[in-house]
Amino acid sequence: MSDRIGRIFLVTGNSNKLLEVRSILGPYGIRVEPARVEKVEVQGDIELVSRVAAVIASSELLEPVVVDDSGLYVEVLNGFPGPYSSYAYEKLGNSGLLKLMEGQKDRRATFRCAVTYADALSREIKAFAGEVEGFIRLRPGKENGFGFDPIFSVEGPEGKPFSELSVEEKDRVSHR
Ligand code: ITT
Repeated sequence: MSDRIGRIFLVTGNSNKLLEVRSILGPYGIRVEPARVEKVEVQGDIELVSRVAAVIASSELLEPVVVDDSGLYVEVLNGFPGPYSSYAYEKLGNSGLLKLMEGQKDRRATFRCAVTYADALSREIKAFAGEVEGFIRLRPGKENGFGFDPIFSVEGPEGKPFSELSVEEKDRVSHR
């Protein structure tokens, strides 16, 4: 069996994302390795970011790659931070986002994920989308998982946050 079969490279700087993707694809017999190339991020919606990054990375590596670009869309903030989620997380953190939501009764939010599979050699590009509806919690939960996990729950503003689920439990419901 060629090495190219059953193995893909994930383009990400986020090691927690790698763990989640491995746990999702492992049962299908797909081995996921970290791609040693930069994720080139253009400005645009998550679908475009994902597609461009995957095509560039696969042409550099000459291997099949997967890129997952995700974002948190808060209803009452008109979808902010959405495609700017990384920047917002870096600058505001979870405490800053909770501050923006102070006094807001409508706490609905959606995590969205745009995944692109690209293989420069076979010229294949496939796009996948996932999302999960939930709520911005009133208070942060345990610092675990990554990113917005401590302040997002599918159960309600006081429900169990993603950060308090095991990787398998989160995988069953998450946008990824
Ligand atoms: P790469 O772009 O290098 O893959 P990233 O962490 O920046 O890693 P994204 O751009 O996809 O990943 O994510 C945008 C932001 O949303 C970022 O701050 C993430 O931490 C956060 N995020 C994405 N998926 C998440 C999840 O499942 N749980 C919590 N936060 C998440």
